[in-house]
Amino acid sequence: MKYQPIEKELFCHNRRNFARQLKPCSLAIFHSNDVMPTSADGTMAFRQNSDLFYLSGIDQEESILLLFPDARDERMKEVLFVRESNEHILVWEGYKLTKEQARDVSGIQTVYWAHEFKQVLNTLMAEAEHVYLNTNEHLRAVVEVETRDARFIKWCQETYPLHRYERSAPIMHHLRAIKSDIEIELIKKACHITELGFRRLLQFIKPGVMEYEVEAEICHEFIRNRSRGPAYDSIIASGANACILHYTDNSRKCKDGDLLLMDFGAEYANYAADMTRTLPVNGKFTKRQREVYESVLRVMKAATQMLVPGNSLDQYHAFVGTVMENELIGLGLLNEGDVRNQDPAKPLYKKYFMHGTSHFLGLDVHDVGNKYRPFEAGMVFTCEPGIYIREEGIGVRLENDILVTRSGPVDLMKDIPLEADDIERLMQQK
Ligand SMILES: [Mn+2]
Repeated sequence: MKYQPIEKELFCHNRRNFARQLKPCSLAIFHSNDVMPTSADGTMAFRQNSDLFYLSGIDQEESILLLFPDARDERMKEVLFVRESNEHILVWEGYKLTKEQARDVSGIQTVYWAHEFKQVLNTLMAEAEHVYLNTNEHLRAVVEVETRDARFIKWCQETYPLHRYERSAPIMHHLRAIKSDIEIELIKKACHITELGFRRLLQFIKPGVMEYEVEAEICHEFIRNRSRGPAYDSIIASGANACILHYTDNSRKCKDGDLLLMDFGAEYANYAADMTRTLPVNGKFTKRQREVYESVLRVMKAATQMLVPGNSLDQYHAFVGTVMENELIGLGLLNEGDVRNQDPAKPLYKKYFMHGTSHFLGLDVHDVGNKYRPFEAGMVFTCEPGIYIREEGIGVRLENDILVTRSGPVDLMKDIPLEADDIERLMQQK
């Protein structure tokens, strides 16, 4: 791994919290993600399953975690299974975790090789009443391939049809929504690496530069700072491309007079940062570009102040909508009378601001969390309003990552230049 070792107390703490949510005499099982094939003998880069990582810190394929808090044998309350290495794997793929290292990373004392899993499970199933299995219940998940967890669910229910099955996902969503101090440090680290990437760009961006050259600069800076790379595909969108919300082609030349919308964030230790900045390619905003920029910035600042304990996403989005309406009226894009008479189910601002303002952030970029749960200290949200005017070829989005605390919102990206004046000054510095 490129990242520095994480204190195992994080994973011990997470397992204790998870165990507390289980019914008596329950066994819970979590699997790694698969190594996904591409074509021929190719594979995609491995990305650990976030829940397995959250509970164990194990960042290796073919790992299994078994939690059985009421096990009669003390040693079987927490059991980890990792892939057994051999001389051939050592030569071709490199080092895999030894049992000792797996103990060290996870804080779990009982470690078996993965091939011993079914035998150990069979012994424990005789003692268990409930079995908690894991599925991806993210509201926007589209999963067409059968995951390791999904294959296991089928096998397990067929092999042990009389146990009572339960879902781990709601518990995981509940726990993962609140970040502990160690997690916040990891997210801050991801934000800091993102800042380094951004600062590298301030003097790099100029008329004639290709969007993919900007993307390459970001990757370079991320990886040299122990990030695996971007936490999601970077959006480097110049000119009218900025109005395509998920533009990741990044193939156009940035032209004099264009705005360049860049939505990118570093991954660090599997945690994500998520940032957006919009810069004038030539280092100076036009009057209109600056008007739109300042509007988005005001919405962002007002929205950030709403990220406090007790508010809910619904309330928050309704509030941001009202602020945005006023800005769009000010920009001459909406008419006050039309807004007054609009259908509340189809607010007019959606023509220029068609996405949500915030999502949970953590191990996943669009992290898990219950959208009806009022905000609590420890939640981390993005704050990312935008205004997209296709007819003018202008798209502006600004995005920072915000930690909810009892003493108000804490901007984890407060050190990353954001004010229009600062952006211009830094871009013009020689
Ligand atoms: Mn975002």
